[in-house]
Amino acid sequence: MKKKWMSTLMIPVLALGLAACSSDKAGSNEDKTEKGNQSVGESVDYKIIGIDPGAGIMKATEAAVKEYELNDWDVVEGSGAAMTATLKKAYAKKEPIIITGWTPHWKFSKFDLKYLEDPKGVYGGEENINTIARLGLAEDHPSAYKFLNQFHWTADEMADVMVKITDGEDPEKAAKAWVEANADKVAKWTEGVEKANGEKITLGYVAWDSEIASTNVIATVLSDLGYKVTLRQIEAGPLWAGVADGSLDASVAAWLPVTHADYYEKFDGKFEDLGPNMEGTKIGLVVPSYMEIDSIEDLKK
Ligand code: PBE
Repeated sequence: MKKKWMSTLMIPVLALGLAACSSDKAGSNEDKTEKGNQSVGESVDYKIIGIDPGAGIMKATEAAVKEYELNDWDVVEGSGAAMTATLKKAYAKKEPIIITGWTPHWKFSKFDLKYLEDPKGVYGGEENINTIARLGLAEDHPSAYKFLNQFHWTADEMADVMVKITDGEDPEKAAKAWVEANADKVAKWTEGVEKANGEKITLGYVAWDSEIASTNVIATVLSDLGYKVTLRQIEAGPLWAGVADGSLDASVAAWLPVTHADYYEKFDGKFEDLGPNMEGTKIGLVVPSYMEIDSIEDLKK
């Protein structure tokens, strides 16, 4: 993946500025015709709007660029928040945009979007989000371990929390409200779990909207159980390394078997995999439904 910092940002801004000046003179009809003849690549400046470089979806997108021979294309690094901000702007103007996208994510409830078909299967199929823990957590903090092992929810339940956070609610508050409103569910997660006595638990997460929601929910339950919980927001690589070296107790942010396959392999044997906390997740390239393309293959046209 090419890293282009200021240059990637400045060139399109300048180009747009020039285009705006010339179209003023040339008249808007001509401008529209030109747009109509553009290829998909030209219309988005051969850019796929990515997220943080450590995300599995970035590596998958690099692989997709190779597999589909998208030779002129760049995957732009940024963050989950920058990606959704760019999407929001483009969507408001009905402009073409291609993003790295995943489910569950609130963007599908706020915008009309579609996944591009992936006939080569680069992004894998449906997968799961797993909970991972450091070795020894079961012995050191059996209650936390038992709860984390029993933690399991659905994409719809996560969406309740995620959408509230997107609408401006503080993540901790949104999580607390969800835990209060879903006492039956939480009772299942904590069945047979003994109360703690102020012991410390450190959870790692990456600033992906899905993980901000899930991590705040489990943090709420752990503090209700009597733990002193610290949340550490880091990149995906350091997160896996942290669980493997024991500096983090656990994380509910392991997308498997495909998205985080390389991290799983790298640290295999140095962490405990507690299995899925959610099934049926997905990653891929996502575009607004108003775009005419349907497949990653169409990006070559
Ligand atoms: N995501 C969200 C992550 C996993 C969770 C799809 C952006 C990733 O690609 O690593």
